[in-house]
Amino acid sequence: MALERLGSSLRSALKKVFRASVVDEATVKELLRDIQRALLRADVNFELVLDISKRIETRALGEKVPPGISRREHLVKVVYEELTRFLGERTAKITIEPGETKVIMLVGIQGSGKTTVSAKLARYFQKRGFKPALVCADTYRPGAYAQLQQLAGKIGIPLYGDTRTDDPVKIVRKGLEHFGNSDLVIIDTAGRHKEEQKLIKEMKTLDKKIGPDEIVLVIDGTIGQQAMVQAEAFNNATPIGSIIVTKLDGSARGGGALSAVAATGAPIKFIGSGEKIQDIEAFTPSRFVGRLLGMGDLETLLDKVRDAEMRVPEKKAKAILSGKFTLMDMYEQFDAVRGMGPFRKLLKMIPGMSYDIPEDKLEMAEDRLEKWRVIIQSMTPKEREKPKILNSSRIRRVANGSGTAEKEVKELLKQYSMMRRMLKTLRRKKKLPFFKKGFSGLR
Ligand SMILES: Nc1nc2c(ncn2[C@@H]2O[C@H](COP(=O)(O)OP(=O)(O)OP(=O)(O)O)[C@@H](O)[C@H]2O)c(=O)[nH]1
Ligand SMILES: [Mg+2]
Repeated sequence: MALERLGSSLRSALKKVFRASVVDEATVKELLRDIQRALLRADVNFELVLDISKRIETRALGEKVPPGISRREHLVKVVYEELTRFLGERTAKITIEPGETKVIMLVGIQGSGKTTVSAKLARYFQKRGFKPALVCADTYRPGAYAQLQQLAGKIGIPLYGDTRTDDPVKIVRKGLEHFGNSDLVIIDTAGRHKEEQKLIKEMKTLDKKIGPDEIVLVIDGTIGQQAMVQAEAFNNATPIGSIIVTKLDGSARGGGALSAVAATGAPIKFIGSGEKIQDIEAFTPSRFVGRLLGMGDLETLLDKVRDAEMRVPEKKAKAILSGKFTLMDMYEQFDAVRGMGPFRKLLKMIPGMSYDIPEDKLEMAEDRLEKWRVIIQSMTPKEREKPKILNSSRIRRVANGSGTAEKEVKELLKQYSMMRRMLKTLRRKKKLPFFKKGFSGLR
């Protein structure tokens, strides 16, 4: 996804650590130089870069390495933790209380992505069982209502607006009356301004007159570290604010934007990474960094699966996490994932497949999953529930039935037990779930 370049330079910096015959001070220093270069290229603020590399250095060289962990692993762990800390330790969420109507107002300078985010957020919460509604309070830009109407229509979200009046407050009041039964009302406002001061002033006025529960500042991630000015002004102006950074796809400066916003202490709740309505994700620093560093992230995957028309119901996802994970579950996950568009984006999140997959290999992986699907379909329900019973004669039968080689059936079973084992680890170690998994093989 976003920040491809930052991710790949961080990964190649870490790869050097894995390849080094010993991990000593020189290794650490070289890693630090690489990380600095990568961050600066992603437009991360110079002071912040110095700060983070100092922290990594102090910990990597000063901390006692706990027993059972190699120096190599410790170093990677420190990098992972410090990058995560750097993006904000807490995970901020938009919460909706049952029985209440939560009112969220989106603000942001011209073209930052407010209207797109309104629709994305509505869909996000709709998928999670809520009843969101949209209000178009942009009376400034011609066509603003039509734009939101089109987006809302696509996902079946009710929208209120009135193109005959130019008073946003009036529209919002009417809209809130209208949507008294919704649990979430998202207000899209006008991006009348190109700079912070005026935006903040208008935001305060709207806030006073409308009284939303939460104000969300939408920041265009392509502006890089300049995002700090906006985030800071906003953070000082409102105690009920949170931030969504958009356009992180294809922006080389996204790292700068994210870190700059995080540095102000303003909570980043979501990030936008594409023009499509599903290109939004809840922002979790640890998860984000994990992916940046190429550690598979099953949590994100499960989240996406939940998203995929709920073919894996919440209960099931919980069951999976608690250890009941059958071949059928694996199949359903893959199947759900397949329906979700850019498959390779998601493939990168599957643990064990995540580390450094070249493009052509990705294609192979897609083919392979297709094969697995056929193989699983050739099994009896019992075999899918309890793959353990697949002895060699059963394996032969399945291979014949699916037109594959026995080797391929075995490979699938291997992948299955790997995922199963990993899920167990995930359960045991609530923290750093994939750290061991992703790297122990390279020790
Ligand atoms: N690539 C990419 N484009 C985005 C993203 N979010 C929004 N856009 C695009 O950015 C442009 C502006 O988005 P809008 O949602 O209309 O922005 P806005 O803040 O409502 O604009 P105004 O109402 O005019 O202030 C549109 O062309 C969107 O498709 C994103 O995450 N990635
Ligand atoms: Mg707009």
